[in-house]
Amino acid sequence: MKKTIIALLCVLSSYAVIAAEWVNGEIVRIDTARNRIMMKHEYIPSIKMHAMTMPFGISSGLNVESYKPGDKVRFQFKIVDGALDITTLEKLK
Ligand SMILES: [Cu+2]
Repeated sequence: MKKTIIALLCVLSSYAVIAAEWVNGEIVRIDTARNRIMMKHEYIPSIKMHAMTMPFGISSGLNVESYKPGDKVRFQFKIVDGALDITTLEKLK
């Protein structure tokens, strides 16, 4: 029983790091024509990326219409061909 619980915890914690990591950022520019968001993001632990301003791709299905430069947000991302695509985006209150 104990082993089962430990195994389950390992699965959950690795899931949290790989799939459900939220990163805080601030939108600098939205380029819908090129499907990109310029984002000033905080440190990203899972890929050890320090805080910086850089472009992110916008995953298909993600609607960014209600966002504008200056918005403080948190987001999740996936790595596609070495580039980071934002998959989930939320405004911070
Ligand atoms: Cu970066």
